[in-house]
Amino acid sequence: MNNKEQNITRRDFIANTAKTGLAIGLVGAGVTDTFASIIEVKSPNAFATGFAQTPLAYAYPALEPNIDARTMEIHYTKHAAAYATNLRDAAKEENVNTSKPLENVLASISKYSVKMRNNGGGHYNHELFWSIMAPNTGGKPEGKLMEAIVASFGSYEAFATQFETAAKGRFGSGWAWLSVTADKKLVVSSTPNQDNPLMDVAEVKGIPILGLDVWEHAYYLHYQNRRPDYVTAFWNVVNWKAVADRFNAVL
Ligand code: MN3
Repeated sequence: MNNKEQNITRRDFIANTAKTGLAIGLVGAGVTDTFASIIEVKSPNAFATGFAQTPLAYAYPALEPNIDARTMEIHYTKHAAAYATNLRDAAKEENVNTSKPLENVLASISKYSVKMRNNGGGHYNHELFWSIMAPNTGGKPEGKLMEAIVASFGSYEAFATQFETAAKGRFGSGWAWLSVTADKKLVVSSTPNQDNPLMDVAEVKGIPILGLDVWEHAYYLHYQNRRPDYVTAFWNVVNWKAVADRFNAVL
């Protein structure tokens, strides 16, 4: 996501919506009005990840010692690459226009194949994951995002505990999320497999602004069975500026 995309205003969005018919398309696709309304307040391009991998913004060893170089390399070049390739396959098979935002597909994922669900989610989730981490980050969020976290959870610490619990407690493979709901609150949730909160099948719906991959492939080489240690180390590499950019784009 570049600065230009982040700075798209609500007015621009409405103009774009008129051109693309995105909001109408979402409602027509059977998405609830509530959920469509949170999609409406952002640019149709603000969270678009396309159907191809974005180059990593940092080197594989950049997040060490929290995430080791070998894990990053395999994760990005093998696991995430496969989701992108298989997503393009699924798009071809199911006549999905790859020039349109992937969010459109995810918001009505129940109408597509399991292949689309697993790989569309897999691609979107990993693109988000890479983008909200960076070297020399960590610490705490600031500004409007921090205010919203305190308003929604009571304190940053309460939020962090809830997020860690979601990440540690997800049985098997999945993700932990911080999302913006339709009423502009922040909510923590977790999803199984490669599902995410954009999907119409998600128990807790919203626009994800922070996500943590808790599949074993994300941490096993370095942490083995110690998922809790990986979850704790994640805070050292969260790029809160990038998370805030996502948050501000949804507001
Ligand atoms: Mn993964």
